[in-house]
Amino acid sequence: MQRQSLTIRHIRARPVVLRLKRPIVARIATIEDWPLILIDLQTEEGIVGRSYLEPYIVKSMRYLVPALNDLSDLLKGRTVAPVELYEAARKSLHFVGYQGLSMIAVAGLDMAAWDALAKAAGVPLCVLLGGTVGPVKSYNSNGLWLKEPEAVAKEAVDLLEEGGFTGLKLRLGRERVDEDIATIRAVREAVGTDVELMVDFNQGLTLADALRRCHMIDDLGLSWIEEPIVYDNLDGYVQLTADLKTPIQIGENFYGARDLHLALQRKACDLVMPDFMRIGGVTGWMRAQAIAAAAGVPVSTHLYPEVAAQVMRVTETAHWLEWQNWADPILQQPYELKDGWLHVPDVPGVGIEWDEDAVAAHLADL
Ligand code: SMN
Ligand code: MG
Repeated sequence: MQRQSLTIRHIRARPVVLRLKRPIVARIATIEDWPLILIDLQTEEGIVGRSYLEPYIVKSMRYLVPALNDLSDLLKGRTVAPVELYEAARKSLHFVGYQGLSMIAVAGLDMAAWDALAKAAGVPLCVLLGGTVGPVKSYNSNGLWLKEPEAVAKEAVDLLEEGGFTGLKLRLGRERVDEDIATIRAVREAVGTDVELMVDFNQGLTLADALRRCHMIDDLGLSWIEEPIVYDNLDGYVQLTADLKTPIQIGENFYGARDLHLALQRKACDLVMPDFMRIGGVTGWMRAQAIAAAAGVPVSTHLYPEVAAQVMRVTETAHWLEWQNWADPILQQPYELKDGWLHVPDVPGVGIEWDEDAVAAHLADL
């Protein structure tokens, strides 16, 4: 059989802004408008690899879209070999640093390149990576932001029903710790004991506050406590991980697999949950998950449920997929959810195609 290799013609990056159904109200920020950069990696052979980035801040697209345009100029004419493209793109930005916006741009390119490669092979990405099509255990992360306990408990019941879920994540970090505790208790009362509850402080506490507040919720049967303090205070995380019974979860702010390696070496967490735009797309994920697996550490995902489902099918210590559907309005065919499991569709690539009418309606003027 003739092997079809692909050549990059152009990388198109389009900024889109969607209104969130349930605005993000976290300790560190409120977000109502959700930015997405839609990436189309066009090849000479006609196959288009697709991915999106969700960089949180609408204005950041003013810097990220030009970075992707520069990568397009740099990589035009090269073979779609994701690992080689990843290295070339990273090196091209080395002098401005490997982290932050530079990694985010490379991650967007990487995910689109893997999609193109799997499409050319005519198989779902998880199959290209050595796995099979199937379901992935997911929790619903669509809401439960910083609202009144009763409102959060009511929303928890709605969120369970969105897909027969068995896991939910609450956000914590209200002014007073007893308000957080009342919220956990109200949600537990509303959903029963069979549902796993995770909590996320979104980096909102000082170390002193985190030590006090995490101890106060340490006996509430929570599945994990996520990012109680600022993400780069590894010394603080080492202390929290040693002090608390509840597993400490971090990782959405790991930039590249080496950050994960460092956190595990330092014993700065019990669980990890890399984010695709920060860990370095599929290439970064595969490197990171191998390190976590070697250390025996469970791995969950952060955002990007489609690409997350694909790689979780080949992740040795796969734990929970974070499901949220904020990109759905611009997707032709969101993945199917059943009984809390997200199902990888049996189509070539990652399985994301744009709803071009919706894209046109939400294109951002930067
Ligand atoms: C989060 C996700 C998306 C926006 C803000 C905060 C959160 C999570 O940290 O883990 O879901
Ligand atoms: Mg988080």
